[in-house]
Amino acid sequence: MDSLKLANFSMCSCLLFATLLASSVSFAAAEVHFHEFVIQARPVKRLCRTHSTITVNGQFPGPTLAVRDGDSLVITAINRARYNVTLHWHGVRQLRNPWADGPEYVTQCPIQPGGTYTYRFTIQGQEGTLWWHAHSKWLRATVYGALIIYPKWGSHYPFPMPKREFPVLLGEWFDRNPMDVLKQALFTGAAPNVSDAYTINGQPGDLYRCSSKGTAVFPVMPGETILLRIINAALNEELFFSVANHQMTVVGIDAAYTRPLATNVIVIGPGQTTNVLITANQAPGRYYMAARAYQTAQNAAFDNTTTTAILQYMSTSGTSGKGQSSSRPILPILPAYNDTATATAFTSSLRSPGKIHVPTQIDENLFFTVGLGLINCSNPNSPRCQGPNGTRFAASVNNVSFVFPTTNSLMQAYYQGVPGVFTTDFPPVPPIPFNYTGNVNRGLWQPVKATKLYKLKYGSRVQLVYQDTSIVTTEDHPMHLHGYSFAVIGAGFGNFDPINDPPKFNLIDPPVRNTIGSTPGGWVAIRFVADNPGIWLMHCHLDSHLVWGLAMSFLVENGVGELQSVIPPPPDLPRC
Ligand SMILES: [Cu+2]
Repeated sequence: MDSLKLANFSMCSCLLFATLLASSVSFAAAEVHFHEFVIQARPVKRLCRTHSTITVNGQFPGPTLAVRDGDSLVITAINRARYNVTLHWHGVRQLRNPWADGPEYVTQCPIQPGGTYTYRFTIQGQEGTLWWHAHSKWLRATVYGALIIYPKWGSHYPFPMPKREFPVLLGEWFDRNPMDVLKQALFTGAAPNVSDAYTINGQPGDLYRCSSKGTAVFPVMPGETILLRIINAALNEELFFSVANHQMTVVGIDAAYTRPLATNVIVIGPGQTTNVLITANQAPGRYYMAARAYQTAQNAAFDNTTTTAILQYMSTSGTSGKGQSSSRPILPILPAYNDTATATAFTSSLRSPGKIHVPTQIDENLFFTVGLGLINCSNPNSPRCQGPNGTRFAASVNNVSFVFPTTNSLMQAYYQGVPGVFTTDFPPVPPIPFNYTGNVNRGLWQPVKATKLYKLKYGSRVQLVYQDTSIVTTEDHPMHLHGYSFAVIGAGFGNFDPINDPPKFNLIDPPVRNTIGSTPGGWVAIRFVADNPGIWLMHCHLDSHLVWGLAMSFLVENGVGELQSVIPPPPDLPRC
């Protein structure tokens, strides 16, 4: 492993930023961070009820990992739960190292109960906020945490150093075992039950039953500027987020810096992160920060509740100001649940801080429809066909509903040359063109189930347009690509126009991210260079859609020589 070549080994558990700042020891070289993640059920009480919740080290949310760019992580996952599990380091590029990426049956077989697997990887050229989460079934509902990447020693943020900073993990809580919610949905073919609460750092907040006591509080001194590292870890919902009376300045997304963007509200899809600065320039007191759904699917049930935390001004003595704790904080104004205008205005305003490298010549011009579908049943009255009109819900990319292997992982099958696990004939364009966002003929609603990959030559320059469809419903699908960051060069409503839309692409300073929402009833275009060999999952980060098949995988071939080839698998890679 690369990490073993590094000079400095240090045991470090959850480095706090303050510790980093206060540290007088300044290593020029990268560090290796060792952690043990014990995946185990622990009683967690929320909304008046205690559930046996799958956690890491008994913590919910799980531990925060804090490293610097260039550092390595060695994380031993010990599975003491009753489910298969894997861990994914969301947004980490994992150069030449798909073995550490984590999606089950894609880059590894799951860690079975009683098993262990050590994830070893290096952060290379990334700064900002990422996160980690389980990547097996719906375990990520409770198995997730922040992954903070500070600049290398001697390097700085491209904005004034904030006085404090906090991870703000937005989550979704089910007053049931999330794995049972999934199990039921997969049996009936209907949409899964919606969550019962959203959470901020694991806490629903004051607006829910039995929740005031645990409400997350973020202390701030008057006049200070603080950094919030907002992560949407919710299972199935895009969210609006706002802070009462305080403007936010976005300075980063998905571990990439942005041109500073002042805003009163952000929209954040599952899988995305947003770093914002806030200055405590209001009357000392307590202010709610709040998040609730941005819901784009029509006629679909959703959790319409609001989670809150408190931004609390402290007096100079470090205690909360007099008489403040008794007064009820004011709530920020959040957009309407279906306010696509606000969501689109925000997302389309994001820019990289300056000119970035975007490929201008394209080797692979891909056009992927993304959306839902329905599988017809021979017996529509079957208990297994409780979707619309006696069908089962499905989802697809270019009409292929992705089927995960069950007896091997894609990466292991590829590496060992095991035939019959996947094919490489994923279609680069829809098999049948149609009016994607119009009234779609019912004959086109049923996708084909298959395990199809799309092969990319090492170094090929890829343009990929995600086109939402109106099959069942138009919707914003947060599309996540493993192993890569990409430039978001354009977006629009309706059907993508290959003649008139590309001239409007931003090839100068587009934002760079790892997850982007397909515009609801529209399209979004990205570009990247396929410089990371391996098999990389690409999927909708709404987990209900993922299990219905809204996914595909890229097989990026090795280039020339060792430095352009996948490294050998670690000896403890789990077997199926
Ligand atoms: Cu989706």
